[in-house]
Amino acid sequence: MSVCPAQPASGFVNEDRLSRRLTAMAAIGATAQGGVNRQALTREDALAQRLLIEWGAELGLSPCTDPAGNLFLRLPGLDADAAPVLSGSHLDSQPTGGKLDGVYGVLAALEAVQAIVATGVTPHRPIEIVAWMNEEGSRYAPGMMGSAAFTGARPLPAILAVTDAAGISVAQALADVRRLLPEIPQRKLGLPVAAYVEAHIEQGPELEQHGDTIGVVTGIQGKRTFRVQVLGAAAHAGTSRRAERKDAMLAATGMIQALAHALHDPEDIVKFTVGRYLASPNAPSVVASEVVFSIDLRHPDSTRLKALGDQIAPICQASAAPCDVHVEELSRADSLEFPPAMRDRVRRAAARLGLRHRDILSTAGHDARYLHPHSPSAMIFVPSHLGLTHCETEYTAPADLAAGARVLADVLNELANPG
Ligand code: HGY
Ligand code: MN
Ligand code: MN
Repeated sequence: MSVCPAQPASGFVNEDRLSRRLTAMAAIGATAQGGVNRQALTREDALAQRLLIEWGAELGLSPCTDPAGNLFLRLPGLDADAAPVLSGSHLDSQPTGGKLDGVYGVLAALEAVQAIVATGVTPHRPIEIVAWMNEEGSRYAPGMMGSAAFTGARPLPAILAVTDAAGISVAQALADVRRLLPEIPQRKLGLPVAAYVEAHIEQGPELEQHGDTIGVVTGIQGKRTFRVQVLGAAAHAGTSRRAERKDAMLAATGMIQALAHALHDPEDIVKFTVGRYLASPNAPSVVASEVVFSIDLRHPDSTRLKALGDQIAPICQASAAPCDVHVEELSRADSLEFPPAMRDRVRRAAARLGLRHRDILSTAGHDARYLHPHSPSAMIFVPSHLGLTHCETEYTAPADLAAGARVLADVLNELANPG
């Protein structure tokens, strides 16, 4: 039997407290231009986790971690054995990230749980706040490592073996992070989850343009990522003859131009990005011997995404001569749709609170992607000013951030008190 609180949990969400916590988190890894550099498994990531554990302790939440470095804070339920309701996002950022991407979802979950506690009614199911390890994938690619390991979508040993540009493995960086955290229990990977709800900034302009406060996320568009390695030969920039050169720089730029041309979409639905480009030896007077670049390809139609992605290796091969090229696909995810019943919960909660809302497809990726096949999942968006994100100017009005937390509080409380 569940007990209904007299006042909805949303009534206890505190906008100032949420803003203060976001400001405190933004100080960890703060950049000179007002953004955040808190890449996965760095000292800053560990300090952010430590602060979250401290805030959880003030509320009586017990922390634990798992072999993938995910962090959980648990609010006990009346039924200790019931599968928990899970809510959160990620604390890591892009190298020149904003103050909200990821961390908002974690702190909105904390705010929601604090509000649920304030109702004075213990939920039937436990509720857990989660900070997933390495969502962004900037230091270690591809991202969403924690949620992928948790749900069994990727094997943990393969994740632990990934190295960063300095050759430091995920396993080693995880051990370094653990040394900076207080002693907390470690439980095994994975867990039955009753439901997962992730709050996030929209990262696009739609909500703001329509004057809506809440996005009821319908699903997430598909994405394929690749690593392309172009191998040439180093030679003197002044003495080597063109006919003898194997210039990896020229071959790689030719490939990128050919790809951009083939994938060009006048409707701007296909998203093709080369965000990383590393040349060796990277010296002005040496013909490049090697270039490694990344490809991030997205499309909401999984069939189109497959067809477009399958063109990548042949196009790279066709532009490689006289160099060699190796194309490795790092990740592939089809588009997904969240269950209508979960979306209805978000829509109803927003409507009850009198908040303007609309259905919206997420064109950015989120950990909810991996939770979706594992447990009923949903996402709640709040507006992003001008749609700017993955940059230091990311901004959402505090009132909108609080509105998202209020919707989250009521949805989590409903899910934790079934029937
Ligand atoms: O790339 C993404 O969509 C996510 O923000 N990491
Ligand atoms: Mn994010
Ligand atoms: Mn992001």
